[in-house]
Amino acid sequence: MLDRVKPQTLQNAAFRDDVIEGLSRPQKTLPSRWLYDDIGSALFEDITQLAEYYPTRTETAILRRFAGDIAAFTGPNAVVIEYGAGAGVKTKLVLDALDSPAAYVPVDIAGDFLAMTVHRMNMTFPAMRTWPVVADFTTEFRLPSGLPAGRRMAFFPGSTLGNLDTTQAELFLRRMRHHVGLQGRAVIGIDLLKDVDTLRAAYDDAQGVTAAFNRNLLSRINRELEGDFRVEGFKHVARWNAAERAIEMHLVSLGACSVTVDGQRFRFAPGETIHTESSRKYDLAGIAALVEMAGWTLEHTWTDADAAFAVVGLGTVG
Ligand code: AVI
Repeated sequence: MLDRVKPQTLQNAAFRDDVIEGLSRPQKTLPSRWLYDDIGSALFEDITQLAEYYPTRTETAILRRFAGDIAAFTGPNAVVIEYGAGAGVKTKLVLDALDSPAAYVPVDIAGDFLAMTVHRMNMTFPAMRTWPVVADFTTEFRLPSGLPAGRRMAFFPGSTLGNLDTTQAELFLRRMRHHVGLQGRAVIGIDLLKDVDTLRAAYDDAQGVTAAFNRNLLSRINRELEGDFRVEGFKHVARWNAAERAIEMHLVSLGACSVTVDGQRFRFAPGETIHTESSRKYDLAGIAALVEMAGWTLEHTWTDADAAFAVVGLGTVG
């Protein structure tokens, strides 16, 4: 019976299905969400500290500088819904600035991480109630009934919107719009278009942390799906796809090889790649058009002096 299957087993089955399906395509592909097991999440944390990876420090500086404006835009007694449990600096910056936030609703697939977030939030903001929601925020889910009545603000920092394709991004923004209801607001981090050299360096750093992050996906397949990837036989590359306005991570097979995953065999030609992530970069016109398709209006843009990154404030239409 489904309800007696452990979540871990369900997760494992979903991982297996995605890997088998993705490696069967003409352009082999693995969905980027599988990059984040415990090792991948720790490597991603390391990436955010790298000199070449500008998004995290730039967004944090924008939030710090404009926290008062974001608080004024959000209004008092807000219910803040964060997509991805942010126990970190960015969430605290915003909650600190808000006028008496009524509740904080972190949404994350990792229940144990959420439990830690709740504990930390209760210690830091004793007057604010935290209502955790265990869900994959890229799929449909419901918010708890009984949330306080204040205006809802959807908070989505980190430029993760760029990891979704246009259809997924529009669906996600519509879901967010539905969650906040009438008079709702959203505050979202967006990485902006810039010169390709800066982007390539950010996604292929000199120390090889991003390469380790990418290649860990193959090690994860070996660990969890009885795969036999020879991980050293694959090289990390970051490519700019001008048509998609996206920096793409790929793993390139250095020679001809065949790999077995869960009993199924996949062949690689020399130079053949697995596409593991796209990170789309926007300009403000593109963002305005995208959010409008999903029922939002772009009301504020807060950015850094170099216009490398933007935090946008969205209002609801009608
Ligand atoms: C999580 N996400 C916003 C990161 C990005 O910049 O697209 C993931 C990442 N991949 C490689 N470096 C960082």
